[in-house]
Amino acid sequence: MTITITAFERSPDGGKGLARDTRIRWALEEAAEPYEVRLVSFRALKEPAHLALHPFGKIPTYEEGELAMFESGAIVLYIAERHVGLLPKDAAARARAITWIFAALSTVEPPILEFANAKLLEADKPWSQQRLPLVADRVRERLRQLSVHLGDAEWLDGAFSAGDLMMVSVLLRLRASGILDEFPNLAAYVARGEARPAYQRAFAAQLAVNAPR
Ligand code: GTB
Repeated sequence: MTITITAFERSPDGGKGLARDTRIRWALEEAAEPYEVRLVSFRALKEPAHLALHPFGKIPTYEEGELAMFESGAIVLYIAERHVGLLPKDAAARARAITWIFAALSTVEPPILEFANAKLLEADKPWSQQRLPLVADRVRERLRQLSVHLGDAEWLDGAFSAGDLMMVSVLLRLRASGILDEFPNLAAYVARGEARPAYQRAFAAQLAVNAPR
């Protein structure tokens, strides 16, 4: 059955791969699953046809036959559960890998999003310069904790898993800020994720759509 995902017609990041379709592309590439992409404009995101797939009017979505899903975490988990290589076979190791998907999305990503929003959307507010360092320090604290956990390991818990795919995807958003480089083991961890052939293919596919013309 054909898999179709949605992505921005033109991502605001101009091809840096930061929109959340990249993590789905990456999971599908790791799983060696062919997929199609339906590109959606910002206007079309809020129209009935797309809202029927995604009640919040966002990308990415995932369709496969009768199944339609939204939420990048749920989609990556769905893909990972059906293919070898993204989740360990051992039940306890599998549960821990799933824990890292949730940790990436619900513990690490929120302060990163808050920081991104503070920089992008609040820069013109009179209190912005006072707030930004506080928000940046919340990100640093999460990264410090993650850095301690990772230590000099290659991946978060044994072999590469969907937990790493999600954590790397979340951390990538920080690169331009310089904060990631304050934690050399995390910067190296992200670089290892980016070096995976499946990530390279996913990145190239989104770049082909979003590169400045
Ligand atoms: N929790 C949902 C998920 O994980 O799937 C969040 C989905 C989401 O926020 N999607 C964003 C969206 O569709 C795109 S990824 N926004 C359009 C809208 O709300 O109208 C967020 C994103 C967008 C752009 C950049 N960038 O340009 O750097 C980075 C990340």
